[in-house]
Amino acid sequence: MTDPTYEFTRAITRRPAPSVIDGLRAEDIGTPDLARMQKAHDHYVATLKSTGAEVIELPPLDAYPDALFVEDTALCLPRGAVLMRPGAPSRMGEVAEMAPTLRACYAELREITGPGHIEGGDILVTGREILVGRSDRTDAAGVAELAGIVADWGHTLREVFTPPGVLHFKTDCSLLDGETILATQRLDASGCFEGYRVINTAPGEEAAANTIRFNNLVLMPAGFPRTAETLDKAEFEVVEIDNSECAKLDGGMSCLSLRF
Ligand code: CIR
Repeated sequence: MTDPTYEFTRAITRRPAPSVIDGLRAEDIGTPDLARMQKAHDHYVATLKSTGAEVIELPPLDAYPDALFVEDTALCLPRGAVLMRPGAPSRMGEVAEMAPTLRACYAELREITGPGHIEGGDILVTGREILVGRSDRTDAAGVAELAGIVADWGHTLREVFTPPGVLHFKTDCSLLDGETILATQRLDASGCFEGYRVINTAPGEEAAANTIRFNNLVLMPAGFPRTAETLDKAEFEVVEIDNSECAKLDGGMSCLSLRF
């Protein structure tokens, strides 16, 4: 039996465009280097493929500097996909660019029509429910519209809150298996993961929280040795990926793919 929370046969990624240097960021910590970002992206895609999955690699979109962060455009579930409605105005057009690919993959494609907003980075699908963090990008109306859509597919949705100053809910957490979550202490302290097995990132390594469990592997950003060691001791097979350039745009492992 497969576990749909981390066993996947396909992923969708999009190559970064030269315009990525204009991507959104909360704080300017330097201009991303496209060549280094592309090299890390190639490693990321190769790692997904190494698990036996098919990766649909979409071409760069120069009109949308943040378009490589495909996760924010859609939610992929076993019974269908849902197109999101990003809270960042400059990212709205990315959804229409993703729609044809998802339409080709899914019999059922639904969409958030608004007026609310919701981005995929705020959604964590666990083995028992869908957690959605309200944030600067995801509002109550967006969460409510998604709740209605997924209820029809048999999912329970629970609204939670992204800590202030944190871009997305999954900036601070990720799923390691259906019942195990990697989370920063600040998010875990909110109590939103009660009843789950939680592994905390090491103090000072909060940026390690955004990983992805993809089949047998956990892809995590390189440079967080204590968190990597904790995951290794918990018997997860970790692959470290250079995230230095995406981090300049508040992006991480989950943002770079849709997985289904
Ligand atoms: C943004 O601010 O929208 C992008 N620069 C980063 C998006 C990261 N996406 C994600 O965490 N799912």
